[in-house]
Amino acid sequence: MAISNLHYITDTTQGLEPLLKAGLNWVQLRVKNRNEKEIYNLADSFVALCEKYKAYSIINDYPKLARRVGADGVHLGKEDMSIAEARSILGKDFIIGGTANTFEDVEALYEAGVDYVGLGPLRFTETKKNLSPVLGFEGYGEILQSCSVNGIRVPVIAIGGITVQDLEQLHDLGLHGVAVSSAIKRTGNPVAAVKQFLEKA
Ligand code: TZP
Ligand code: MG
Repeated sequence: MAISNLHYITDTTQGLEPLLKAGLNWVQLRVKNRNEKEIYNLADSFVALCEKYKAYSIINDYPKLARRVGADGVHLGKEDMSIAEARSILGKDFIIGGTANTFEDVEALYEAGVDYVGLGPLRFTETKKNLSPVLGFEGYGEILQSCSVNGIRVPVIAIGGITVQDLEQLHDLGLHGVAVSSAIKRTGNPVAAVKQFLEKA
């Protein structure tokens, strides 16, 4: 398994199929404030759709649900289940990603054995409530430099307010890829946006 350099974050399967047809190969289902049954049903159809297009399916927040619906992996924040516990439930074949805002976060996630780290936010975004402090390009530069000095080798995915114009600079700083919601979903033409991201990611 190779970690994709374009992760699309969505809370719905609506409008997802055309993006998968356009070549999107990694999607994270991130659903907040819904009951268990609703999330289960959504996750189940999400995984089926991703499977149809051979795209990786990642479930945010819910390791047990991810296993039940046969997703490829899970993404966990600091307030979610620990990486160690998720690994013990899911085993080594599941992808586990974790959220980081500082070098110490990245280091802890690396030591806990995540498959990738989502590091952010690059800038302010309304997509996430209780956003951690904005890193800016400078923040990414410093954290990735510390990773390199300390021999921490893990794919790092930038997140938070990212647009296609940011890709070159993020790549030059050593980021493995990006995770994006608004710059794909909240445009007049999400398919065209995905194509642009795929070209440059
Ligand atoms: N974590 C940090 S920022 C963010 C998450 C889930 C939201 C990213 O969405 P957008 O719309 O691309 O800023
Ligand atoms: Mg979470």
